[in-house]
Amino acid sequence: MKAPIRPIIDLSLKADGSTDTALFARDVVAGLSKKQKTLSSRYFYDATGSKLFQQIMALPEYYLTRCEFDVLTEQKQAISARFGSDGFFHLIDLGAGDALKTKILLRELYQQQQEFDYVPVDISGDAMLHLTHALQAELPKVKVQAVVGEYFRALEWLQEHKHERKVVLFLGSNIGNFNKDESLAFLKVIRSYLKAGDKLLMGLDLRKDPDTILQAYNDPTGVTAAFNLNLLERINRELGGNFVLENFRHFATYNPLEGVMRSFLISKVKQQVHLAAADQTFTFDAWEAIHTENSHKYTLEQAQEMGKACGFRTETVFQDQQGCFADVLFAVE
Ligand code: AVI
Repeated sequence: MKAPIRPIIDLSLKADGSTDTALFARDVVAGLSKKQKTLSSRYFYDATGSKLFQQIMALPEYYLTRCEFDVLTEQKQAISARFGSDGFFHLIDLGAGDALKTKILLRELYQQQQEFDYVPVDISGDAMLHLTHALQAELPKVKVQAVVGEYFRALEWLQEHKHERKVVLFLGSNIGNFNKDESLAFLKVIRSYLKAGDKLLMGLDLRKDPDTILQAYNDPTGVTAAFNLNLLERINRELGGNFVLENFRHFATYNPLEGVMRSFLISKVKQQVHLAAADQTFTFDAWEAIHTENSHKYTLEQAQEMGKACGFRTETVFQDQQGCFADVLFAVE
């Protein structure tokens, strides 16, 4: 008798026994010890940060989500037809979250009677539990097996357990938060887990009027500022930091030559901050910056070159009518 499919696979426990908190503390100490201080944007997404990001995605200024929603809504038939052109496939959704955008494709794939199963991957166990329940209610006929864990561990697990053709989704301009080397390395790892016939659909924010980009990361309601500042709050909560949030401000600026939006937390006064978890004190000068995030904006040419450099062929570029956002379908040959 076949073993029943487990609806959620949890890979979040570290093989070497190290805890996420120890790694967090190490990264924070390393970042704040640099001449130009940094904190990694990967630590934005604790429970509070994830909620704030949901609010960002609903902001009128944060055009990215709306534009990608338009791409998927306007092009869902063509995208879904491309996915299923070679029979059964595993639809692997990296960083699925609440899968609000992916659901547009899931409904369409179901309507087109495509043969597939859906494998959302996310670091948040809560998000995967909610999504699994939501899909059981909304699309009960779609087979779902969620994986909780880091992308690469999940891809390794998928390599061993999912043997049919793979279509990977990496939506939402998440690639834009990596620097150039990191994004190439990331795409090469994804490519190494794929074989001929497999595909990757990747979301990218396109270059546009710098004012539009600036507003998206400087909303007047201060949600993006709260999202950025939550990083300090998280350090206070989890690492025993004593950051005084009022002493820092959010600052985000766009460089149109590089196509990079950079976000910072700026110390408004000369101050010292203690980190109990590492028993270390860090000194900040007045107006000293901590770099917290890069959000890259691409030309279509750059997007295709990036794929090519990692062993992908551009199959189709799907865009919204305003040319604001692209979902590029890459093929493996
Ligand atoms: C998740 N990532 C694609 C977002 C972005 O646009 O870079 C995170 C974000 N940061 C500020 N606002 C949104």
